[in-house]
Amino acid sequence: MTTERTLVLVKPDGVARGLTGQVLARIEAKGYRLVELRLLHAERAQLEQHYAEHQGKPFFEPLLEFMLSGPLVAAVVEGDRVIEGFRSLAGATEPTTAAPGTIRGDLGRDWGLAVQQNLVHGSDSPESAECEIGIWFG
Ligand code: DAT
Ligand code: MG
Repeated sequence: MTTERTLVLVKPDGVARGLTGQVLARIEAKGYRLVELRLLHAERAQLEQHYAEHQGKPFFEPLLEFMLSGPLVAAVVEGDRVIEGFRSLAGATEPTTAAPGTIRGDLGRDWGLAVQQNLVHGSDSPESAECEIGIWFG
């Protein structure tokens, strides 16, 4: 069974820069299917859960402030091996070195801030996808 669901966020930088459509277009062009879609302001408690693995790291508080700075788009995306496939579309965490052709590599850059603003989030495993879909669509 390879059909999976993943949780994608277009982060506040992506929404503010008007890149939501481009991100969703890349997901659809790849052949994945949108099964849920919401524009919302995150709550602090949701983000503390979503980013629990990063609690205590120097970029944790800047990350939460960034994610609270404006509306974001949450989506559930479906397809065979979509968890790995969306991470591949997104590119590496650091937008400066993310490969050209990826969302972060083509559309992102470093802004010299305490947290990387890299446009998108994608779940990194079936366990985190299930947990994150619950956080944003539960
Ligand atoms: P990813 O979003 O690629 O899964 P992650 O889960 O390691 O990356 O980190 C979550 C977010 O936190 C990431 O998208 C950007 C930010 N971040 C990660 N490591 C960072 C660092 N060393 N300095 C600044 N921001 C960082
Ligand atoms: Mg991550």
